[in-house]
Amino acid sequence: MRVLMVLAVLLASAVAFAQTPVAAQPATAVAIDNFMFSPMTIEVERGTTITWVNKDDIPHVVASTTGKFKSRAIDTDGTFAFTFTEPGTYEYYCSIHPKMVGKIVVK
Ligand SMILES: [Cu+2]
Repeated sequence: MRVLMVLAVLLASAVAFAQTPVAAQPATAVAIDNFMFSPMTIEVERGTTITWVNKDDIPHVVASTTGKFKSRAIDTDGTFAFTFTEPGTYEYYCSIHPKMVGKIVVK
């Protein structure tokens, strides 16, 4: 009887474990804070939408170095989102402050 109960508990925990996501999804938000993109480099799966949020009190722009995407000036607490459907490395910068750079790596 005791063995059966242990088995039942093991089985229940195995089921619970199976329902738990294998790994946490990588962050898909990039903060713009203090003239920096954070995280500066982010690696995501194909099809991921990245959302940039401007935490600075001045506007910033998110602009691909290849012209693939470009936001308008993002005001404080404003956002810009882009969905990456193809694998590759996407470098971007702020066209107002070109020293601000970041990178999206899509697997
Ligand atoms: Cu900027």
